[in-house]
Amino acid sequence: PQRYSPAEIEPKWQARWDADASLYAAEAHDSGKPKYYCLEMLPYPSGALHIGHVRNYAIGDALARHMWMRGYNVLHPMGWDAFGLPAENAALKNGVPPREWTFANIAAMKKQFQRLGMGFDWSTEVTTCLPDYYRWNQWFFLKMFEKGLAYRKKSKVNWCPECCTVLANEQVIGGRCWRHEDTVVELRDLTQWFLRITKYADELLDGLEKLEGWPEKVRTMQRNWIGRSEGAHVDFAVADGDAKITVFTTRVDTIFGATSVQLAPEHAVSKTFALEDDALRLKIEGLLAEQQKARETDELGAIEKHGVNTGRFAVNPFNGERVPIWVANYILADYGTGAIMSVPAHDERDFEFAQKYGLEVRRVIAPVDAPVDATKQKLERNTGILRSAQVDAEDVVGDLPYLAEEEAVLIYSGEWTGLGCVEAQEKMAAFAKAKGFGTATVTYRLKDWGVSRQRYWGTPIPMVYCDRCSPEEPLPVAESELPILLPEQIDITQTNGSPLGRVAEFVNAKCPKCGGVARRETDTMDTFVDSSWYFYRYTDAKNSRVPFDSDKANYWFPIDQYIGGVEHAILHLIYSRFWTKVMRDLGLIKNDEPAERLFTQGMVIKDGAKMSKSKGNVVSPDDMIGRYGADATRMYALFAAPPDRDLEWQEEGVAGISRFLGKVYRLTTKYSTVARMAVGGSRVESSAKEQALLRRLHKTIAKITQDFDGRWHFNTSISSIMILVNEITANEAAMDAGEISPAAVAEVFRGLILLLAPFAPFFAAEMWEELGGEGVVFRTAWPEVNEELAREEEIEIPVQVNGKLVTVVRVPAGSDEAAVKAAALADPKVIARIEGKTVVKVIVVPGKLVNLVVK
Ligand code: ANZ
Ligand code: ZN
Ligand code: ZN
Repeated sequence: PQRYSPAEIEPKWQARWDADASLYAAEAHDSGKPKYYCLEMLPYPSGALHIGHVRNYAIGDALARHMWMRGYNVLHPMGWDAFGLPAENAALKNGVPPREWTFANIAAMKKQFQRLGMGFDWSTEVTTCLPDYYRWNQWFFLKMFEKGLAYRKKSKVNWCPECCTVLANEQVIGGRCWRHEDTVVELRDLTQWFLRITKYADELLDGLEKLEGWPEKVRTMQRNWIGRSEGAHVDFAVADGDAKITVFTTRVDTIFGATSVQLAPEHAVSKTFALEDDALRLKIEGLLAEQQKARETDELGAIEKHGVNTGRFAVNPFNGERVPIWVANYILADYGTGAIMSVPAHDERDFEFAQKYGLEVRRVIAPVDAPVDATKQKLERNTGILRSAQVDAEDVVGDLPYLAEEEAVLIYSGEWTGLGCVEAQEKMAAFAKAKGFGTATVTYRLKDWGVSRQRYWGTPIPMVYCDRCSPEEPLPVAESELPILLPEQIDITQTNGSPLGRVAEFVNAKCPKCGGVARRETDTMDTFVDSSWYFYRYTDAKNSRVPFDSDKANYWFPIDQYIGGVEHAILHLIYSRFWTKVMRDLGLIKNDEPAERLFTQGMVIKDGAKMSKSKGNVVSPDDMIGRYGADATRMYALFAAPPDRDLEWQEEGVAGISRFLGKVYRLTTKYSTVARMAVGGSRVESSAKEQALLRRLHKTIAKITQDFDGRWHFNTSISSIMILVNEITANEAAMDAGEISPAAVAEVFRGLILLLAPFAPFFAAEMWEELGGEGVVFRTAWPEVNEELAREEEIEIPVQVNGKLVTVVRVPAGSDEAAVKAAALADPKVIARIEGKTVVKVIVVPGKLVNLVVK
């Protein structure tokens, strides 16, 4: 065509590419080449790609193409996270079975991927709802069951009334469902399957230190989610009875300051007391209701603290003292032991509570370097025991509790007095252990992963129940029975209970032990199981003997670059790290972590807001492609903002990119004949203009190469290409007049098109052909930087002191005033000349001169 026409170019090339199955295929693991595993998170087949996907995949695709050009064996696969609730909801709404809906969506989205020119290796496509994939979920589940990593227990679980299923803790965000921002999650007591992720808590935490290629914010989120706390368990005996209360404390060194024990409303001892006293029971129930309400709305941190004195006492094992037992609404049953010792002098929350109910406040730590006598006097004046009513908050809490543990010592703590806090924590825990009333311990916020879902469209859990031979214990099905197929004929219109429970042929199973009639488990697995290991399957997607061949996985893993949304920072990215460790311990792989580097791209927004149907600000990729082409759409997604920032989508910007490509098209077609003839020719004599143009080319190559090497400033990569093109335009007359040699013209245009190849693949392919380039453009070697040419040009600037020339400094051409001034002041001759004097003024004439006025 005469003019740039993406509507003609793009389908033409896509058809050619589609015909060549090996084009994007990775080479075998024993190819001997260095490997590069470039991976974007797989999409949920919702029906259509949104513009956020385009951004995500444009980043990954540019990287994959660049690595091909650098000579790597690249694995750049794609698949479908195809199980999940939307398929069921769509089925309920439109009467289309989930399977059909899902596969129709996959077909539509695959077309979009192709229309966008994404270079995926479809030969390793993974679709998680297919039995040849989910059978391995079941296989892993059996392995985990065997190792005690999968187990069933009754506990309080999160229930989304909208999803009609249980959710994992990680799927509850701010007390609401991760899928339903407006739906408050309820707590229900249910028996469910759990995966023992807590067994790996320490390794998941420690491993974060080594993940230097992951964004710090993701590592911090995971650290907080795991929430490791070192401390101690200490048993307080209940006076006048034989019950005991084990408290969890991170500050056992403050135990002489404990003036009450506080229980969660659901603590076993609270329940016993409640049984004995109706009035108390009602109050405890009230506290529990408050707590659950706060928990459901995620306002637990800000809960108005309430409590009730049970009238009973607990005995502090360190000094034999009796302290009152309270039940309080801010103590959680499922953290630590559900019981605490309350130390109002050194804990803010305890202080608040003590103030409210007039409990004792006792100081038991003081600054190391404070005059101990002064502290003592003050305490003695108060007989060491302060009624909270007598002191104001500042006096007690103002300084002491925030003392760094390293800088404080114990006071009024019996034989422990005088010890540093850190030392005391160790010694007191050891003492408790020796005496049999406690131990040092570690508590985590991380809980085991609840994976049972009361829904249809997921992986059946491969377990059965036999009342005859194993009434207590569920039984695993034999490996040879896998896959346990998800039935296709099913009525999912009723939403109470697991739909699989209504399919008799599914439920009725043969007992693997006694051969009698047994019942199949009817819950399905959380879909996050599917995405926990899918990227291993890509390395050997058709294996029907094992989940994947270990040699293949060991060649490709860890993933060199993983790219996806930050919304998965905790969910998918912690589950898949866990799964990797389990697979390693099963001997399947050698790596400890799935991905070496992680990149989380920013969101795409429109009119300053997240896109949503309700706001009516959704940008459709198809529209953009229709109007401006896939290349311009992709390139704009990379150009409009640094990849980690939010991007405000402006159609005018896409149009601008399209015009830019049009300009490159015009120039390339104009000079292609010259370039074709001159390839490989030598430059005889180089004009200044030619030097400058080549210098610009090599600076651009150097910059973009660096960007791909990890800086990822793709927005400025593209603007540097624009600067190069401007310079080419400015040299049109010179090229026409032969002032720039044909060999240089060829070098510049070939370089330009190779630089564009990762960002605008269709366009680059077309232009490469136009230039007479051989082979496939993104399998052509990435242009080499000529360091000599790429080097910043330097200029010399004379430096005067009080008008007299002292020296000449060299600075990069185009340096600003501040840089020139800094260079002048750092020059040894200048330093010697102005020593002992005051610089009163610095005059900089940019590009010309620096004059220092000194006195
Ligand atoms: C006495 C004490 C004195 C405490 C002191 C702190 C400071 P992290 O770091 O978050 O693990 N705690 C323990 N279990 C609790 C529960 N189920 N609900 C509410 N609070 C609980 O916090 C551990 C500290 O939080 C524990 O140490 C306990 O209070 C409280 F100067 O014990 B501490
Ligand atoms: Zn929900
Ligand atoms: Zn049986």
